[in-house]
Amino acid sequence: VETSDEGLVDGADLARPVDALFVNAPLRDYSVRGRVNDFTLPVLGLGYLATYAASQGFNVGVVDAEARGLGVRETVDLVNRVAPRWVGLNLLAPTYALSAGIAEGVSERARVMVGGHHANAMPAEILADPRFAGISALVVGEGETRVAALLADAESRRSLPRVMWRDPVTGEIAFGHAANAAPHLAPDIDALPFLDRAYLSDDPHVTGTGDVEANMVASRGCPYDCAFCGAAVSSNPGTTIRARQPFNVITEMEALASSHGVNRFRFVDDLFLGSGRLIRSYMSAFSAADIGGRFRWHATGRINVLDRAADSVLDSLRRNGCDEVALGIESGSARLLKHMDKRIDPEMTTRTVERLVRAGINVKGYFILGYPTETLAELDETVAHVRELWRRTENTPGRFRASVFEFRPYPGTPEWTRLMATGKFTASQLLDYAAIDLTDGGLDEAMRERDEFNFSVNIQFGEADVATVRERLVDLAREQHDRRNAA
Ligand code: B12
Ligand code: SF4
Repeated sequence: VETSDEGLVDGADLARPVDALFVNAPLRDYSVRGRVNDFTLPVLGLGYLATYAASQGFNVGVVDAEARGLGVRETVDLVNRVAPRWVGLNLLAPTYALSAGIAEGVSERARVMVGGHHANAMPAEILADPRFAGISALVVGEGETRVAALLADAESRRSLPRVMWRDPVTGEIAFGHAANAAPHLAPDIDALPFLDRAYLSDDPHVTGTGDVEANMVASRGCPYDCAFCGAAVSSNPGTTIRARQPFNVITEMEALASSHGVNRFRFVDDLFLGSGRLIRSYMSAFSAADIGGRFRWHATGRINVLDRAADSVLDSLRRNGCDEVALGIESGSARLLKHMDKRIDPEMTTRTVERLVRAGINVKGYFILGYPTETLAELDETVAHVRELWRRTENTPGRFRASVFEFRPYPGTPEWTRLMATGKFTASQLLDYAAIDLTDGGLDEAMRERDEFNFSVNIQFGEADVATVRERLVDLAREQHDRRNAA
């Protein structure tokens, strides 16, 4: 261990033997092209695993190679210097190859476990990948209790549900078996320890406006089934959808305020404001605790849910401190929205965005360009939809901003199944995500803040070719950037 390693490993005591390092792969190999932005969200999932393992007595740490701008080689060298007993990797589809490179480089003395969305979606393929040949456990779903059990005894995998590995003798995939799986697959989220922020590289953090902001997760799972989404209910059959009790969430908010001076929270749940019932229950608890008098927060929401909510409900969000809602708007084409199973249409979106901004709540809208089956006319409808929303919210108390993405297929999602069923693509083509530089080597200020999202499988999925889709994306991103600067 080198002295400088202390600054790259979060939460572990490097003076003692380390039981596990949980590694978040970088989005690109930064030894090839350096990082040009400093925006990242904390790796909450790995933080939860580390927090729970520590509560069971283990000395664990997190290496967030994305946040630290580390390349694959640097990450491997760091991990091997620390020489933990176990290395845990969270697998996401676009960073899979980088995680595999890290797994390959890790010393054979360390056992390797993997988990995360990509592990859930393609377990058999991962266990067949020679780069993951020696792994001790692939954990499907929420990992807290099973990770701690593995750290205590690697052989416990035989009695853990939805844990998989390759039998070294037969080469067959082996599974753990448990009589009572529920406590492992859906741990009681009100009983889990609060996420120990020592495991996160930059959370809480000071925002551009001088607030101290912390990221939170108040629920797990999403009941909707949007065709492109890794969180879609049909992509996560083993997940039990549940929300933490409002009191439990409020206690964590207050604890962060007193320990770190946090005054602003970001709920990164798949869907925080997920139903009218949930919104009412959270807002009445927030009112009773005077959350709005003390804090500001922003969260994910859903257009159809907010469309059904009365104006008084939107007002209660604002009064209770909500200053921005992130909404999946996706497209300006009603046909395409139906094809995505979004349960919304462009008129509903316009109505909801206008009501929110009039109530003083900002809206961040996410859009997808280049969706499978999208026609050129539909692509233009989406561009026009964005411009229309900008226009309608120019002089309102709340603001609207657009965040636009190129479509990328994720395994396990309904759209992935549909694409594979066309017979036109192979899984490896659809997984061949390549980083694309829209920042002009970091020089283009307007494109810099979203550089981490600029990667593509370079396949034309709709009527517009990839270059046209990207042109529209850059136009909208520039315009959004200029609008924000003008504001
Ligand atoms: C916050 C968030 C981020 C943050 C932090 C990401 C991170 N690495 O944790 C940021 C903004 C950085 C991010 C980036 C990206 N994200 Co993201 N993100 C989320 C979001 C909204 C919440 C994640 C979260 O904290 N959940 C709460 C915790 C408790 O759950 P969790 O993270 O799943 O972790 C649990 C289990 O999965 C498991 N587990 C996780 N890791 C491991 C590792 C081991 C060893 C084990 C045993 C278990 C295990 O145990 C954890 C605790 O229960 C999810 C949506 C979702 N459904 O999770 C998308 C999501 C995970 N992201 C996704 C994607 C695609 C990305 C990006 C590739 C986006 C992009 N650039 O285009 C990058 C990848 C960055 C990277 N290298 O990690 C997809 C994944 C789809 C897929 N099949 O791969 C999701 C599902 C979004 C979606 N709806 O499609 N993301
Ligand atoms: S896009 Fe949002 S609402 Fe749809 S499945 Fe994903 S998390 Fe749920």
